[in-house]
Amino acid sequence: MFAHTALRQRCAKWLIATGLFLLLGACVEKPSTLERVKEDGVLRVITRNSPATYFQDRNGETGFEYELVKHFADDLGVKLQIETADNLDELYGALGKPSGPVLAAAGLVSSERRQAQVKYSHPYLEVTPQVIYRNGRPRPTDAKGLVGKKIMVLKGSSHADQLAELKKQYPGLQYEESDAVEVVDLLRMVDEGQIDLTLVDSNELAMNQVYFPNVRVAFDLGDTRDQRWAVAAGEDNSLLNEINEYLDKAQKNGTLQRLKDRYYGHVDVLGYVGAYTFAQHLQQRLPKYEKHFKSYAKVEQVDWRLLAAIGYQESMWQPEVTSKTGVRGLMMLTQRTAQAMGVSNRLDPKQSIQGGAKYFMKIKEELDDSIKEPDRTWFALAAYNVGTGHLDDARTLAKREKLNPNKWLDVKKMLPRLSQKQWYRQTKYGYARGGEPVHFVANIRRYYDILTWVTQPQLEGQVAEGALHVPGVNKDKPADQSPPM
Ligand code: BLG
Repeated sequence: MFAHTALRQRCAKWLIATGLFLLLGACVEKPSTLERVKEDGVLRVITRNSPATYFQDRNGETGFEYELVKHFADDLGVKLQIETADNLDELYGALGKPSGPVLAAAGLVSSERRQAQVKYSHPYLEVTPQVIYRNGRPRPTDAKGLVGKKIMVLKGSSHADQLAELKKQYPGLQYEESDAVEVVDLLRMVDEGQIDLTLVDSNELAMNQVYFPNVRVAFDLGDTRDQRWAVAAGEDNSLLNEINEYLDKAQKNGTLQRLKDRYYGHVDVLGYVGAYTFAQHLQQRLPKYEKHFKSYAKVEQVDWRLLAAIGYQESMWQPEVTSKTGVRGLMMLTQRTAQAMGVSNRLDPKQSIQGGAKYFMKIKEELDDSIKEPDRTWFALAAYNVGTGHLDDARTLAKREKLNPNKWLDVKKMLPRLSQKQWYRQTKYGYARGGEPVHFVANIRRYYDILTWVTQPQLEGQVAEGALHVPGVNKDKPADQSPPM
C-alpha cells in the first residue's frame, strides 16, 4: 500500500517534470522571430544606399527609412544593424537567407512577383510613379509617348514591371534595366541628357529636385501606390505583427508625418520652381559668400550652413536687396540691428553676414533657459525675423491654450494669431505679421537640410566647381561630427 503510494508520487513528479521539460524544450527550441530579435538584442535590416532610404551625412547615418526603422528598433529596445544591397534582387534574396537580415526597409512597393518570397507590412508612405524628362526636350504626356525614347530604370524595380506590362500594349517600347545605378544616377542622366526618360517615385523626385535643375515630371504613370516593409515569407508573423502595430502608431502620433515633411517636403515648401532655382543659386551665388559664412560661423560658434540658409531666405544670396520696409542686405538687417551690431554698411556682404551671425547668436543666448535644442534654434530664427517681444507674446498665448511654450510645434500655431485683433489685443507687444516667421523658419530649416546634404566636409569649397555632393552617391564615412541641431 505504502510502496504503491510512493510509486504513484514518484510517477506524478516524473510526469510533471517531463511535462515541464517538454514545454520548456518547445520554447527553447523554437523562439519566434520577434523573440529571436529581442534575445540577440539586434534588429538586422536590409536597405538600399540612396537619398530616399539610407545614406551617410555629416552627422552620421540618416535617411527616411533609416530613421523610421531606428525608431522601431528603439521601441523594441534593441540595436539597429543596417546592411545594404546593391540592387533589388539582391535585397529580396537576402531576406530569406538563414542568419540574414529579418526586415527590408527600402522604399518597397508590393509586387505580385515577390509574393512567394516575402510578406509585406502595413503601408507607411503613398507614392506615385512618375515619368521624368529633361526641361527643353519634347515632353511625353502619356504611355504611348514613351515609344522611341531612350529609357532606363532600376533593375528588378516596380517601374521595370510597369514598363514590361506596357510593352505588351506597345511592342515598340524599348528600355534598359540597370543594376549598376541608383535613383540619383538616373536623375542625373536625364539632367545631363544621357537618357531621355526615367521612372522614379514621387518622393524620390521631391527629394532630389534640388540637385537637378533640369529634371521635370512628364506625367504620372498610374495610380498612387503604397510603400511597405517586407519580411521573409517563411518567417512566422510575430515580427510582422509588431511592425504593423508600430507603423500604425507612427501614423497616429505624427512620427511619419514629421519624417515625410523633413525628407520629402522640399518641393512642398519651395515648389518645383523654387527647388530648381535653389539648385542654380547653389552653384552660381553661394560660392561668392561661402568664405564669409564660414569665418563668422567660426567666430560665433554656429554651423555655417545655418547662416547660409538664413542668408538664402533673406536675400537669395544677393547683397544689395532692400525690402519694402527698408530692411537691407544679404542678411536683411534693420537699421537698428545694424547699428547695435556695429555694421556701418548693410550692403557690404561681409559686414551683413558678420552682423547677422552676431545678432542671431545674441538672441539665441538670451532666450529662456527652458527652451532646449533643437527648438531653441527654431525660436531664435523666429525672433530674428519677428523680434523677441512678439515671440514672447506667442509663447504666452500658447500657455493660455495649454500648449507647450517651449516647443516650436506649439508656438508656431500661435504666431499667426498675432495678426488677428481678437488675439493681439490681449498681448503685450500687439500686432505683428505672425505668419511670416512661421514660413521663415520652415524655409530656413529646408535650406539648412539641403545645404547639410550637399556639402560634405571633404568637398567644402568645391561647390564653386559644381562638385555638388548628392547624398547616397558618395559612400565615404563623414569626417566630422557636428552637434545635432
Ligand atoms: C527683424 C529684425 C529684428 C526686429 C524685427 O524685424 O527684421 N531682425 C534683423 O534686423 C536681423 O531685430 O525685432 S525687434 O528689434 O525686436 O523689433 C521686428 O521689427 C528681417 C526682419 C524683418 C523682415 N526681415 C529679418 O528677418 C522684413 O524685411 N520684413 C518685410 C518684408 S517686406 O518688405 O514686406 O517684403
